[in-house]
Amino acid sequence: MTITRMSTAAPGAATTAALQLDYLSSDEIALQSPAWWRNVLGVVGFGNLPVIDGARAPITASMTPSLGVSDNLCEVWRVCGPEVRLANGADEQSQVRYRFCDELLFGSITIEERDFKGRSSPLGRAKGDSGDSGALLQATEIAYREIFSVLNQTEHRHLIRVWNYLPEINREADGDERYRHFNSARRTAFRDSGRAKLSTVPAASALGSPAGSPICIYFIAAREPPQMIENPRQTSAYHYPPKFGRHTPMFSRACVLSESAGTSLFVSGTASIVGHETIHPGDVAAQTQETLANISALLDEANRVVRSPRYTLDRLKFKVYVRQPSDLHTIKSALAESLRTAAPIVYLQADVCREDLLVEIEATGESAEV
Ligand code: 3EB
Repeated sequence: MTITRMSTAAPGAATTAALQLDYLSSDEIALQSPAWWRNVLGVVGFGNLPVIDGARAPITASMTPSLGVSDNLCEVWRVCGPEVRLANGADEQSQVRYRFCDELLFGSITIEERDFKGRSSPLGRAKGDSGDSGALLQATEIAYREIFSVLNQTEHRHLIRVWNYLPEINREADGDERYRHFNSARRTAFRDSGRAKLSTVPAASALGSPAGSPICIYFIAAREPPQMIENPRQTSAYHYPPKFGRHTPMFSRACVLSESAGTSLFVSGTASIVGHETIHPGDVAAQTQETLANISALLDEANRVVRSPRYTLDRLKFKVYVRQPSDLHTIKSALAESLRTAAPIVYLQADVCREDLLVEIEATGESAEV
């Protein structure tokens, strides 16, 4: 018996937007044609804001320096498809820069904490504690308020993926770690915009940039809700016990975006955490392996939720955040044991949001045709 295999593409799939992620140097970006730019949603530099003449999309930077050979590497988000038309955001009141098509929106906001007076209390300040939590709280709340305001206007209401970079994430301010203050402000902003429901939190990363950097938040949002994925090996971050902070972090372990014919899996920043505890403190090789075990568990869970084996380690692109540059070699060797040699991996120096975590890995992936 012969079975003729029909196309597995869904009807109308040709008109579906296909989200694409590339890591390109700013020199490679400069060589691209105007036709290529038409489909660019946004560009993110790492160590510095990239200088790109004639850019027609929002350009931002995480301010987390690249540890690779190319120090002008950028993350480029494009959306392709015959019917896809992109437009830039035009809200003069908003500090959010954004560009969108029918299904998807890319946006970024950069805020300087020093622009906020701060409301920090002079009480209970330890040595080395500069007590600037008020400015951080205000800046974070305003950033998220502006993001939600844009999403309500354009009706790309669902945050799929958020990248948060804040300077000195582990430093104490007013008696608590800055990351924890950030969590409080992010939670307030979600609640105030009516987004407190835990069934709809985005995949995310939250990393520390050097002192003096602006707060940088960039994101992808969609018109249709994503499927949230949690990791069976880990407590959901939004259910962490209070010892990790009064307000739990608002993010899911991964999101699947069924609207995209291209990139559709967004794995949050993932670290060596099992249950809710850090494991292998001080052992960066073991932390790297545990992190990969967590990502593998998430892939299995995503495949279970979408009811087909669509996602594999081989189809992922990675960003690896390294706390201490001297650990780079050990981390690379540990990854080489599990990942294919040609896997796209960007290494960045960043502080991870628990002092005992030495490495954090995020990933993005396309679905295999199954
Ligand atoms: C963790 O698993 C590590 O606060 O948005 C990873 C990804 C982490 C996102 C966030 C924090 C965040 O808890 C930290």
